[in-house]
Amino acid sequence: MSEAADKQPEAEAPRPERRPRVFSGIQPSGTLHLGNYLGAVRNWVDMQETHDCVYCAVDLHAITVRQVRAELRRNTIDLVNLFLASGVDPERSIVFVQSHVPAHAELMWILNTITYMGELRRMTQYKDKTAEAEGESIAVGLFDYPVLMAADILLYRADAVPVGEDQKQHVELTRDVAERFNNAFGKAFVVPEPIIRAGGARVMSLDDPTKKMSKSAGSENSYVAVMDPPDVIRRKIKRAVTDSGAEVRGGPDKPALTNLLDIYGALAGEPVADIERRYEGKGYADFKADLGEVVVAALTPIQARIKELEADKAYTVDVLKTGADRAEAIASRTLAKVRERVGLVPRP
Ligand code: ATP
Ligand code: LTN
Repeated sequence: MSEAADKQPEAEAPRPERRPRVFSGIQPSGTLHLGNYLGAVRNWVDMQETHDCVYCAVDLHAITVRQVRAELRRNTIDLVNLFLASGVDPERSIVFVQSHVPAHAELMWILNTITYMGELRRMTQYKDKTAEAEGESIAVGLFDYPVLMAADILLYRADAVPVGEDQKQHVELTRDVAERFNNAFGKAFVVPEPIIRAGGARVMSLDDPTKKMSKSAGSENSYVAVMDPPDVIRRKIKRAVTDSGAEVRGGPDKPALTNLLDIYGALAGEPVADIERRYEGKGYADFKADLGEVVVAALTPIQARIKELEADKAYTVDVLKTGADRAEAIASRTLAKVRERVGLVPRP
């Protein structure tokens, strides 16, 4: 861990009364699910109270896996609408699309020169995503993905990065690369901390509680999509696998119930122990019926707001224009500093 005094790059433009800054991103690579909402977006909304926030639809990350052009465009706008509908406030926070700010790709190149192959090879996500691929046909971008993520975070001199548990390793790599750069070239970066909130940090699949809920793996029934209609949500929760036994109780030997209780607690803002107590003597069916309603109640207002945003496309475009301008203003300052540190001749 770095000292607090360490965190201010000396030549950074002064931000005297600034609140700590956060950066986070989500890939526009398909259906958003309850895991993304609970593990990420919901925390983003809350952090606006205490932090200056920069939130990004990371489309350059999404193309590390082949995308269909029209779908990528649509998913990118849908994702931004989800941010806004969930309560990310573009007056307070910077909301933008990664590829609109070329500094991300440029800083990535510079960071590539100080990141080691061995570090990237150890990344769990890389290992998972390439487990079935032939060695000769794995895209370089998939390997290099964490370096682009480091560039995202470091460009904004973010103090904190709210993510789900699965991204912790990437934030740790970002810290290592930032420290390495600062030591080798002189301070240019703030070393960021991951922020992983307890409830909902790892929502598991509804049909296999040993796997994380994921949009890219598993069947339709393994996840609740943020846009699922109420009857679909109720049905998916009802069908979710449960553990042997009949009591509504979590625990290490009850992964399915632990997951459902965690979802309930995170959405209702209630400690799991209280929920367990309320369901003493009741069965899974009662609990699941109620959980279905809790999920419906949480997602319905978000869905309604998304419909409104879809009816006024110009608004989202406007948010993204302002967001890109504000993001670029910060990013270009960091990048200028980095170029200077490395010894690149300034453009006359
Ligand atoms: P996939 O769902 O396809 O595995 P991913 O993990 O690549 O997607 P992103 O859209 O890039 O998902 O993730 C956005 C955010 O959602 C990240 O902060 C990630 O940690 C979080 N997240 C993703 N899945 C879950 C989950 N099951 N539980 C909690 N948080 C999650
Ligand atoms: N790799 C992340 C998405 C991501 C991100 C970031 C998260 C890209 N850049 C910067 C936090 C900060 C994922 O969730 N798959």
